[in-house]
Amino acid sequence: MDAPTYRLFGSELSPYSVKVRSYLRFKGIEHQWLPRGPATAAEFQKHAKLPLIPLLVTPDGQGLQDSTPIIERLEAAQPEPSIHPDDPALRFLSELLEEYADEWANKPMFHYRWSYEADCKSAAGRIAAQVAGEGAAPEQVAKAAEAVAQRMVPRLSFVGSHAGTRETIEGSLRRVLDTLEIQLGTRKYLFGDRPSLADFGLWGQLYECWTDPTPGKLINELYPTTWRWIERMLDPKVEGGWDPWKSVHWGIERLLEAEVAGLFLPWSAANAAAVAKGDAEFTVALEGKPFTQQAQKYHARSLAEIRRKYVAAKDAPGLDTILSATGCKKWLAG
Ligand SMILES: N[C@@H](CCC(=O)N[C@@H](CS)C(=O)NCC(=O)O)C(=O)O
Repeated sequence: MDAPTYRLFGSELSPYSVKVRSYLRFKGIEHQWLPRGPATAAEFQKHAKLPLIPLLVTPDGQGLQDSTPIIERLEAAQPEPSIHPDDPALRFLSELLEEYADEWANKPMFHYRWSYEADCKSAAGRIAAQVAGEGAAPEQVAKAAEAVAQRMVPRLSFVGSHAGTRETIEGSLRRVLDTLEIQLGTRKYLFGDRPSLADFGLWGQLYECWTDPTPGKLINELYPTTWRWIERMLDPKVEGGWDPWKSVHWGIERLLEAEVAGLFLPWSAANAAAVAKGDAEFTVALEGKPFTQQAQKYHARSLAEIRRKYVAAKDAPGLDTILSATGCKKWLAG
């Protein structure tokens, strides 16, 4: 019998699943990729505590969920090759950008996928084909696709995507792509020539955008450098060292100032306040415009987690200056 390996239950259409898969590939951790569907349903049920992918089953049969803790746990057990910049300040910035990617950059991904007709049709069809399993009749897949769209489109409210927030969400994706196009012009990954935690998180979302017709066309036509990184991150490798702050600062500062301090942290703090008060919905001013969405418990826990990481990292030389200058500090210090 083959030696037991890690088993990763996921989907090509799930940003958090492909993020963990790329991480396992980077670390050289042997694993089986199991698209979630009828063939894998029983084993998934057995190990999953929540109906969420990715689910990583360890060789000794433990079921792990939530991409950030999964990666943290594997990284602690097998630190090399590291996904954390050597400089502790840059390491925290990478962790902060990963949190931003999981919590905020998911909005443009979800927004484009489920609010544009062509994207909805494409994604629902691909998910349905996976859920129906191999050999399913085309009518069965078409019916399943309709059911997927009916389930997913109303979830736009979970990410706050509606006519009033569209400009903010789409502007955010454009700014991220504009920034990456320059940042990745002189290095292979965000913090140098090797991938960081931030690359894995941001890539999961942008890879999904790229597979969808509307943002995919945008990336293919206007962002060739970012597209090469999207391809590279499918199987990322150490191609050199970490860059110093003086070399990476422009792109990282732009993301911190406009995206993390401008959108993600004020939004996350307003969400946490609404959850604490038991409000069902909240409105926060972002870029001078009201952003309204349903309050989400999960995001409130994630804000507490990044604040915990901040407290542990805050004395790293240079970090305070960067977080103050970009406007992140007041949100992190809570
Ligand atoms: N924070 C979690 C998010 C996981 C998540 O939201 N997974 C989605 C797919 S990307 C899911 O399984 N949704 C349930 C469903 O679609 O039925 C992580 O990082 O793993």
